[in-house]
Amino acid sequence: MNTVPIEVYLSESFGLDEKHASIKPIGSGHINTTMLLSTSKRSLVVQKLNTVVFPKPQLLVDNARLIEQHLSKKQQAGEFNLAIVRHVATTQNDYLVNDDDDTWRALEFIGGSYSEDVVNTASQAQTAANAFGQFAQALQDFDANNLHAVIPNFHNLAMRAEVFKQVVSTDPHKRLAHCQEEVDFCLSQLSLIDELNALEGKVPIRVCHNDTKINNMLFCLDSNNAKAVIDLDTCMPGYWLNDFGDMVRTFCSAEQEDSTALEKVGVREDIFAAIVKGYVEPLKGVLTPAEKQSFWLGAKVMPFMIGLRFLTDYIDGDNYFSVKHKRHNLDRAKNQFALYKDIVSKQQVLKEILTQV
Ligand code: ADP
Ligand code: GN1
Ligand code: MG
Repeated sequence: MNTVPIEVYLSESFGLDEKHASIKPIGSGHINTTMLLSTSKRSLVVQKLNTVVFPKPQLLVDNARLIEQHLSKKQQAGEFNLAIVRHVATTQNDYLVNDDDDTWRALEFIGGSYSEDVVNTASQAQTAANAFGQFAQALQDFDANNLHAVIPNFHNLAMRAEVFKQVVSTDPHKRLAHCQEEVDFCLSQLSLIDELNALEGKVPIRVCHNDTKINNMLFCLDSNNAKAVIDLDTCMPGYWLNDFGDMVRTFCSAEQEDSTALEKVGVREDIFAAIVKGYVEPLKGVLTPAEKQSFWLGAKVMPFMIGLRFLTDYIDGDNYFSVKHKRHNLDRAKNQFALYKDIVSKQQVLKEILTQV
């Protein structure tokens, strides 16, 4: 057993050269444990990787580093202007550190930045969407076959629905009684799978970020411009509609993802328009008409699919997403379904906005 305090152990492992290091939690991610490790000279973001979600952390690091390298080349050629989140090597020239059963990695801290959990203005939404668009554009010529499938079928709704039905059929924690209405609602919406299947062959497979949550984007403290796209752990091939849809899911509501004030959960149309404008601009000339049309489906599918995943995890006893209390995943699921319903009810106006760019 390692008896050295974790901040000392990590600071030595990542070559911080100083005995006095402090460590404190940052961010509000649901999967990894993210901390800021600081000495008087340098700060690093250190993450304890969730090995239930990422059973092979080396694959995750390999993917992220390939992307880092590709973006660095683009940056040197003057074709990518955002900061790049980079892994820090250990003193053993490796990228992972084991501490008992835990696996840690370190990332360079991108200073002078901040992240948001809720979008405040349309201009902020446009800035963030534009950054995700620049990221997608820069990875257009990256060979996605080089990426490992770190979480196979990550955005495969048919597979997510199968897992959901399986968990519902066993009800391992006797929680079904608390969420029958939500379960029935999910089952009633599964024709979304047919809508997705109909896209096959019509919409290109791209390198996707796959987690374009607003808090996976850093803004500049001084200018409020975009600073960096972060959290590259789920970059894998897929449809851009998913990245578009996850922005709609996390930018458009004025409430946090776990808010129980469901009457306030819904799409802000000006924010939706700002996402469209910001995301499409860097992808002009690349985005196909069918792909742009598919964004509407992404806007519907992502809140539904993440809601389905939260509900599955609630019934399954909270094995996947970190939770602060027993009903947390159920609260999140209800919130996402409220958002989904609002998006569907505003279909006409949202589709119209999509045709304006
Ligand atoms: P998680 O997988 O837990 O979502 P993230 O990589 O998204 O982890 O990090 C969580 C939060 O930590 C981010 O929302 C951001 O506020 C902060 N953060 C992460 N990486 C950096 C970085 N390299 N520089 C500055 N802040 C960062
Ligand atoms: C998780 O790690 P974080 O919090 O950025 C999840 C996403 C979900 C999101 C819901 C690897 O993202 O897929 O959309 O929570 N990441 C993984 O907020 O499952
Ligand atoms: Mg994150």
